[in-house]
Amino acid sequence: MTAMVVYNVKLEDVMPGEQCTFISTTSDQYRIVTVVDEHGNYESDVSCKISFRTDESKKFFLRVTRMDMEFSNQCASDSLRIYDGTSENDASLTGNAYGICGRSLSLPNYFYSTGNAVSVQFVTDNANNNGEGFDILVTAYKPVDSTEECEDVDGFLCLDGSKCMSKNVYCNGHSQCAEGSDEPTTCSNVSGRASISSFLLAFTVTMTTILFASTKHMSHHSQ
Ligand SMILES: [Ca+2]
Ligand SMILES: [Ca+2]
Repeated sequence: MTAMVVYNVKLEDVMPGEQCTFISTTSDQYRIVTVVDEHGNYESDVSCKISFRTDESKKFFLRVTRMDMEFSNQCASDSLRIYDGTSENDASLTGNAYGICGRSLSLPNYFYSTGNAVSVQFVTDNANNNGEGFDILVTAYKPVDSTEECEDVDGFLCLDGSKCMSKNVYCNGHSQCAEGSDEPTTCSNVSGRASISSFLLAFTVTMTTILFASTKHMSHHSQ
């Protein structure tokens, strides 16, 4: 019997409380969504930081799936910051100290921690706070060197061959692998396992048809 990957993601810290974010979790994955007021806009004068930690052998993948906040020069008004650790003194993962802002998803919209902790901070001022804010997925993964290493922990290996995730990320509607290999077009609204089966069936039928056709073609020519 193979053991399921236990990613053991923990909320290290939520400061100050959950005033500006809503955190939901499914197995091995957190999703952070901005809390909005009755008009659907994010709150004024907030500064909250949420930190996550997982086992020492693992790291974090973060994907920003929504950006809807005021744009300002160097994000001086409202900002979303992602730190490579639990402290504001840790390196920024967004490529600059002031974070990201605005209403479009700049590319790349995904980030990797270098260690087993990561923080997301949301800062707003008291003007022009019209927008839904952000939506971020925080997923733990195990860096691996081989397919076998991921199979040993019964994980799902991203196409790049180095990131082993829980099988729960496969066909869950959110792209955790950078190249999207956990969400192939064969994912429908049925469960992941059903999609894998139907994909294999479709693949087998297609290959059989191609082989049969080419065999006929070859035999026709050899006559
Ligand atoms: Ca603002
Ligand atoms: Ca996924």
